[in-house]
Amino acid sequence: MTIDLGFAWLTLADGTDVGIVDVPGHQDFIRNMLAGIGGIDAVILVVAADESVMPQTREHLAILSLLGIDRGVIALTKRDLVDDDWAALVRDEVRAAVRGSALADAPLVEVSATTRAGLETLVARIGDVLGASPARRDLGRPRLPVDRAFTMSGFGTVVTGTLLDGTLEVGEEVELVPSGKRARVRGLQTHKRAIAEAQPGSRVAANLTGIDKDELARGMVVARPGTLQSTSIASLHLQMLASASAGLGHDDLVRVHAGTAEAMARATVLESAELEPGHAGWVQLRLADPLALAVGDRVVVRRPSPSETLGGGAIADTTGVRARRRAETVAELERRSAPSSAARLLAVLDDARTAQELAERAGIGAAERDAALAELVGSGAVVPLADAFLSRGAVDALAIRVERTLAKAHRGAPLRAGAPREEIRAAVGLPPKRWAALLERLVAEGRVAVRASLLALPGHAVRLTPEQEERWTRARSALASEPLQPPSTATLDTEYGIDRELLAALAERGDVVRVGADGAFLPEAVLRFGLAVVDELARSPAITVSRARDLTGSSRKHVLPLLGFLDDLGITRRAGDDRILVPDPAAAREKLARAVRREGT
Ligand SMILES: Nc1nc2c(ncn2[C@@H]2O[C@H](COP(=O)(O)OP(=O)(O)OP(=O)(O)O)[C@@H](O)[C@H]2O)c(=O)[nH]1
Ligand SMILES: [Mg+2]
Repeated sequence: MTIDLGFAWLTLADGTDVGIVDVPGHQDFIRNMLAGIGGIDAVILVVAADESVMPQTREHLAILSLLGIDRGVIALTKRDLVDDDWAALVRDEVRAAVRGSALADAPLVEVSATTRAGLETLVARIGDVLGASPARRDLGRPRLPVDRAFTMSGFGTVVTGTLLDGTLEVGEEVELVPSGKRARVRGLQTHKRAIAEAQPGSRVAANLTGIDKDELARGMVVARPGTLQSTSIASLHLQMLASASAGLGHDDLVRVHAGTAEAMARATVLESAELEPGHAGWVQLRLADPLALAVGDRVVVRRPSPSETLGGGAIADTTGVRARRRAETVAELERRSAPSSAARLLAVLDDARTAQELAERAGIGAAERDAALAELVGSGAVVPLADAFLSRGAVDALAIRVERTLAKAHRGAPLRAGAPREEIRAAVGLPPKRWAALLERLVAEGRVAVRASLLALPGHAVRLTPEQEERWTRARSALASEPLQPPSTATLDTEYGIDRELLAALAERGDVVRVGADGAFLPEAVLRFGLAVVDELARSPAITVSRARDLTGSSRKHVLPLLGFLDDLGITRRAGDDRILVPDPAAAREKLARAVRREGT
């Protein structure tokens, strides 16, 4: 008999891996079963052909409907133990039991573990059902409800779970909710294979550092820091099972199951004295221990003794405000969960849509749409991006994707000042106009920095390895020995190991100034040359190339590009063979100093 959760996976004919969570069937272990089925895409309802439908089959079906798990396959096992007549009888019983449930039309496959008959068909049907299920949502807010925590020699602390709402990456910092403890993801595995990034909906084992096994347990949630709060008061529109043996009364003690977590709670029935079996109504739960809940999370409510499932529903409020006046609380909850035009618009704005598309999707008229959009944009719940609109959450998810793509680019090319815009746009997958609007927003918020034609995280700085720093120290003294007659960039490369990429990084850092096609000078040399030219032009109307050479002790070979550099800055201008000053001397000096220090360029 299975007591606790088991984990496995199988590979479909098309090569897709499917994670499997094996849950106990016996009613005594329903708490473990509840911890296992959060976040699943589909269910395999197992009925043994020799025993047929059992009480727990019905309770499991009820729980599936409370959790909104609405697709799956029915497996009639131990087919080898019964004859055809008996099997036909059991099939009828099973079909009767699932009537009216989400599994009413689910494929039913007869199998035998002993003879292996039907197993291939079962796998094929699982493939069909999963193929028809919607893609897992990626809200950019990963949550991993922990179902196991253990230590592995050579690894340290490991937690496992089914990942929800986002991707998780090796190296990122995470927070354990509700304890608030921080840890870092050292490694990730799915189906025993090491991966760099775990996808929503997959089974994940995360190796965590900076945290002890004693600080981890089933029921905790691994999340990105600051993105998930725990609450001690939560409200929901609770659907009572018709099969419940009694109603839910005021202050009744219940056990609340959410994800892999559970907590005892006192219930406040908000609309009447008691919530009858088969009825639904607003209930506030005062939890003995805080739970990491998000609005929309499905929970199951059970009575602890005698143990039975009472009902469940989607969490509508986690603000933790205790209901005082019941009528007012109900009105507030109704208002918040009613499908207003705004709510309907918001519901379809996880993808960017134009106003036209919105009206069609949400099924509302133009005037109503415009009023609702204005309200949503005004409150910040919806963000306009060029010709389209997106929910704030979806924009956040895009922003996080931009930041993570940039972080990856910086890690991959630490010598580069940033990543090309087009590369980041492609990673985000927005059309040019919407991308431009998003970028403008991110720059305004200080989340992304524009560096010439590149984009970077504001904190990104070009970093040289110690060995590269050593090469630069040697090259620097070569440049400094005769600052206005420096070695060529070709010499810097062959003699000192300063290749193009490193030179660009040094220029980015402000250690050298690139002059002309292949000149590199120390900033102070360029400054000295420029100031000498400006000083001369403050005294006389024009300067020749040879005068500039003599004044600065440089050579013609170097003076030409240096003067060109001043021309490009708009400090000097050619007049025949001479140069003349463009701005007044003070402005020219300031311009020069700024350019050499790489400010405002
Ligand atoms: N003859 C026969 N025996 C089977 C078959 N499948 C399972 N059994 C046997 O039935 C018993 C129970 O099987 P389990 O796989 O533990 O059943 P389960 O549904 O996981 O039970 P719980 O975990 O308690 O819910 C074991 O002794 C199995 O060997 C089958 O197809 N044919
Ligand atoms: Mg079992």
